[in-house]
Amino acid sequence: MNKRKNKLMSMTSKIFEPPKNRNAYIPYTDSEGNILKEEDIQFTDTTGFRGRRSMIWDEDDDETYTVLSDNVEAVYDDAGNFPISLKTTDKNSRNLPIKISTYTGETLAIHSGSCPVIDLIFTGPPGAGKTVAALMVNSSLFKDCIASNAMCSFSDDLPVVSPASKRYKKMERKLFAEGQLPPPTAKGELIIPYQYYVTAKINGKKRHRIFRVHDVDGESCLAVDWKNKMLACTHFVLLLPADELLSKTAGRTAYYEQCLNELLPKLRALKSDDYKLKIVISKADLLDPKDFYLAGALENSVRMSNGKLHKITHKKGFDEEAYNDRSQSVQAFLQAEAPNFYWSLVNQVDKSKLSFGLLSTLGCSPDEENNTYGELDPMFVDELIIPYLAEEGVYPYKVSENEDEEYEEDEEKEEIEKKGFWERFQESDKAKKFLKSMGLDLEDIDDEEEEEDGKTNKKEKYKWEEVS
Ligand SMILES: Nc1nc2c(ncn2[C@@H]2O[C@H](COP(=O)(O)OP(=O)(O)OP(=O)(O)O)[C@@H](O)[C@H]2O)c(=O)[nH]1
Ligand SMILES: [Mg+2]
Repeated sequence: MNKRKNKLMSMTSKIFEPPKNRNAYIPYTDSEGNILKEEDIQFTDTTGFRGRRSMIWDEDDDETYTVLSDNVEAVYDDAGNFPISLKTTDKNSRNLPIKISTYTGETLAIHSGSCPVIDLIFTGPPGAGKTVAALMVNSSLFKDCIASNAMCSFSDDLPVVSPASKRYKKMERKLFAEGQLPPPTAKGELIIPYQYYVTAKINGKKRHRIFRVHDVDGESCLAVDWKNKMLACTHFVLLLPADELLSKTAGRTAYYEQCLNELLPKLRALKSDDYKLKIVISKADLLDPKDFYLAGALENSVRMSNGKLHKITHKKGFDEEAYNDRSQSVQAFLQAEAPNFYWSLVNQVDKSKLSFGLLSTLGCSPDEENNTYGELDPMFVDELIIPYLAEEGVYPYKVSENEDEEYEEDEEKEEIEKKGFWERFQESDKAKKFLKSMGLDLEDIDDEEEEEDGKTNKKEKYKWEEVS
């Protein structure tokens, strides 16, 4: 690819000037982790591309241009910042809407360079539920659920359908329409099946993000090389399958712990501030609903009804308080069930980067013999992305508790008298003993919580508005 780059650089001369009221180019990273400068994004037309099956551009293919080339003008849309296309200014004016990475030759997102990217990757041991979760995130069931009442939309942002996204579309149809579970992901695969352009109109402001979902095989998560491409991601979700958590084999390190041991040193050394790590107990349908730590937290945040997925907890925007409450419960559970895993995380990862949650994509146990599952009843799937979108300003936050009183509750929803986790926790003698045994005091923890709340309140938050 360097050859192509040299050829290109020699024909560039013009300095690219973004139009007024637009910010400059937002650095975009290709799938191999190369951070592209604006002149590393090449533009070409679709003639050579039509009928191609590969997403990789050959060096000898048609002529390419960059924003620095002569005889081109930029084409913008409302995301601004960087053109979505170029147009040649000669008499046969041609549109050049296909963007290509100089380094890998891969086709890039339509809005690459014009808005920031959220790179979400599911990691975790083989069979943890990564692919099933990725398929859920792409389903229209999921996108409708997230978008409802939130003025937020997802559209594909690849100019052509990639072979990976075709394959995932097929698996998705099989999973949701036919109840067929996907095969294990082949070793060494790192797939970006989806690239979305997320647009939100909140409080009159339009905001955009590119949202990429990555899936990787579990074997690769058990041995992460320092040059592994997955390290180019920004948002890591480590899945701890509940079955492994509940049935640890004496004498060997749990696979989820091995995944953490492999991943964490690389994140800390290579990415410093540039990552988020979320620990999610997957297959949460296998957890005991009466578990001391998890009882309240296992109250589902979504509900299936008439073939649709509805938000419950976050129906009026991201309910950060409820989310944090669940996170606290999961932490208490992990302290008890996987203390070494828990404390290595907490002792090494800054609080602002770390979060905890639950997930059950299917909400039921599969029929392993037939590779199918029963009735789909997802749990907490919305929390896989809503907190990230809210943090990025493309999802509204729920504002005040008082507004809730006027809101008509869903008739089907069971009225469960629930107390926050800390309320239940503080009332319990078992909790007091447990904390004492760890040298902690409830008052210390309360102080820390207030401090954290104070910090989050300072963030600019978009508020939920009634959608007419
Ligand atoms: N009980 C339960 N089982 C689940 C759930 N989601 C997935 N599974 C089971 O876990 C199996 C593995 O799921 P995958 O998504 O393929 O796992 P993976 O992490 O992608 O596995 P690799 O690709 O091999 O690394 C499925 O075939 C189901 O049997 C869930 O929500 N609940
Ligand atoms: Mg998989």
